[in-house]
Amino acid sequence: MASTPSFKRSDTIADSMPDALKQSRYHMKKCFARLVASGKRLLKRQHLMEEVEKTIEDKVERSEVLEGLIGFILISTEEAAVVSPYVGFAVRPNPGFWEFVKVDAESLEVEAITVSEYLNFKETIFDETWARDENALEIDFGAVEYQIPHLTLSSSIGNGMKYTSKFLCGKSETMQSLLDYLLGLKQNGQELMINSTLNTVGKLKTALLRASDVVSALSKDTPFQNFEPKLKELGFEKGWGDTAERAKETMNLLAEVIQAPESGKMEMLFSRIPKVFNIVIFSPHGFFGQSDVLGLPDTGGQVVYILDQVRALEEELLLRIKQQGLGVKPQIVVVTRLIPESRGTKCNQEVEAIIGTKHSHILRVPFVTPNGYILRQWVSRFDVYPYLEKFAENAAAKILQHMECKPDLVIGNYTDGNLVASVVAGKLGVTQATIAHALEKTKYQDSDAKWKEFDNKYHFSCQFTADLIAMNAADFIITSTYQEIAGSKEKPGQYESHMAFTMPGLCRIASGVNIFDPKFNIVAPGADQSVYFPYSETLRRYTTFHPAIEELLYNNVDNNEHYGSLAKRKKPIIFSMARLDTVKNITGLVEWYGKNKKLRDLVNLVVVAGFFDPSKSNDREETAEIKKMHGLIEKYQLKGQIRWIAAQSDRYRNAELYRCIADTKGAFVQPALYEAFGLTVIEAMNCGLPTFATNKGGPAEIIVDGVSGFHIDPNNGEESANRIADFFDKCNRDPQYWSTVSAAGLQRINECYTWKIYANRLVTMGSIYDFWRQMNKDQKLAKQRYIQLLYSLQFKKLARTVPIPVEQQPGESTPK
Ligand code: UDP
Ligand code: LCN
Repeated sequence: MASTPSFKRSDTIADSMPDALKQSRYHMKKCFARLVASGKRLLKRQHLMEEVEKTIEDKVERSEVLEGLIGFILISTEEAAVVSPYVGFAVRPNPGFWEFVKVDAESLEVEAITVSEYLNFKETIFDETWARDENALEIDFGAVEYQIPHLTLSSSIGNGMKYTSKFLCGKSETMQSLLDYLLGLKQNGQELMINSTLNTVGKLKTALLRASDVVSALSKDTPFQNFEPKLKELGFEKGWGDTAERAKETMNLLAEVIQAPESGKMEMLFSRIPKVFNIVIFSPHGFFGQSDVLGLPDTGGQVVYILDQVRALEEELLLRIKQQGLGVKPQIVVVTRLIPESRGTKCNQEVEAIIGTKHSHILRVPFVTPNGYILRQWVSRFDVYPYLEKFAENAAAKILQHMECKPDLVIGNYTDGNLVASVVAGKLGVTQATIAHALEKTKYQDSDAKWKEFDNKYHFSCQFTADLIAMNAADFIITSTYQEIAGSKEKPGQYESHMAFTMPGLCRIASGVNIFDPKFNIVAPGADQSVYFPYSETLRRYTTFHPAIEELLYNNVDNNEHYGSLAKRKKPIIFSMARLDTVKNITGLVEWYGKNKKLRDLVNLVVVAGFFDPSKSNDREETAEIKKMHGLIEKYQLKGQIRWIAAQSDRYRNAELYRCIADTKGAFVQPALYEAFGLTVIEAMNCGLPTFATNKGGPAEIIVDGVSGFHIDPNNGEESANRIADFFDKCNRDPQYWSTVSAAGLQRINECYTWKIYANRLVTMGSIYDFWRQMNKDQKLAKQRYIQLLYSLQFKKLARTVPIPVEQQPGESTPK
């Protein structure tokens, strides 16, 4: 949008809008009259602009109007609600900043309204009686948030740890709290770092000076045991370092922080404090396993992410424990549901060691129905709510039994895992982190206002309530991208869409989550680089898979694993791999390809997704997508140009498959209607495969468009298919071009997306936010009380509305 010279940052929309309307009064009168007469009640920006276009037909006049202040306001409007004679506007001038106004369509008078008033205004469109009820349930987490400092700039969002350290440095009580915190550090009942003789900041300071003298006199690599007795006399315990050098550095860090707190040093100090040894990670919905599960419904990136995360975290913990000079064994436990009908996977086993780790396990706890039966079959992630309370209770007991101690950090994944993590962390009094992977709310337009339409199928009333509970209970929130929190200039973020919303007839959320809270942190995952490495590293390649991959791609017989064939094998391949969900839009890609002659002439299409027989799926969306795939292959006569491969679960073979596609000088295409992050995108890029990925969601941040890959618009298939075709055209004209894009993709990955950076930051957050939580314990308690109300009065009631599958055959199930 053009710049708006007359709009100052300090102006509110309500202040500037009357003048803005006056400047184009003639057109605006017409436009507002049209809005009211159109009968449309809820308009998104795009619809609003269409109405403006219809009102001001003359292009020149229209662009004059739109270049003015009113243009800025309209283009910043996310949503307009029409309740004659008024039009309410929800305006978002910048990520995270919202203003609400109500305009009288006749007089063009403008009134500033609060968010709650706006939501209430909008509710009248959907449920007038409820909207008029002054005592309708309104949730306002902002009202119980009075002490915590917040960020103020959109650009700072997602840098929570940095600002938390800064806030810590600015607080007068920090040093006393830090002393108390250090005094409370224990491992197996043994004090760490300092003992109770150093019970004032003054004593600690003096002792640090003396201890520093002791360690300075030693050679750098003197082991801790050699000077342990001397330090003990001064009030110090284990945990400072494994050598004299390391112990001295840590002591100096603490001394400097006490003398003049500075955020960088504070962060570094917390990266050294021995606090996190035992971690619990929740991912309840199945299938969670290490083999044969990927590609099953609801089972994709979250599983890959967690297993890679565990390996990286364990490595980080082992390194830190060694450097701290401690002989502690760390434990990481991934808690998921046990599924008796496990379809040949190990999801019916209670405990499974995690491959590639020394001390980490999967612990499976069954879902129990309200009637006390173990739920035997898989259920969709949308239907898990009735089982979560009991699951949390049983899981907490199992964890304590398995770990023989409380965890130091509990991490939730996705709505169900985050809810359970909130319950368990609250109960055990430990630090809690949440990871969304995807928040469903933004995937479906108006899923909040129209929740009643969706509820039978998706139970969003449960899901959004659970998400709110977890977001507020969490001590820190990890996201993979900025857009996940705050979107972009044009589009609100996933968390941002939970700042304020309404579910008419159920509750109004006047303040759901504050994205300026310093709890938000962007910590991007990576792909396992020992598996996903470039196609050009020929000596490392898994050549043993080549015959199987050859068969998978080119064998001419349809079987259980592949369908369709590639007649001209000289052509490069465009490749995609995803769960066969509607949102993944694999069928969209097949249709774009089917319709685009140029693309069909240039390349073959290979997709790995789901399987071929719809009667074998018990997932609603998957069944529909399977049928659609068959229909499209038929309609566009794609046999000979398409190979549809069933879901693949061997990541080694998949990695080699990406590389074999790179050998054809092909490309990876990720066409999702929306993608929260997109692990396949970074896997493909790690293998050196040029990548085209959706501009809706995380991939837009991963790929720098036109440099390290390309963005495609999933809602504009023709344009996207042409973009892909143009790339291959260009590659035919300039053989270097393919390699340039491939190399730029790899460079991007190595600079920004690795598990090592991830694990280092996450463990440090575990300590900093633990300290922050303890410093703000009154605030935390007030919030927890409010959360408990929401849980008991709302969530539990909603969870009971979700149907339970028909009870098992008598004798097959175990009453509990
Ligand atoms: N995947 C797989 N086989 C399949 C489909 C997907 O191994 O048939 C893997 C894929 O390699 C990636 C993950 O599942 O590691 C999917 O993650 P992504 O973030 O792309 O999507 P999600 O499924 O989590 O929405
Ligand atoms: C879930 C998704 O939908 C993906 O976008 C992510 O990459 C994956 O989880 C891992 O976070």
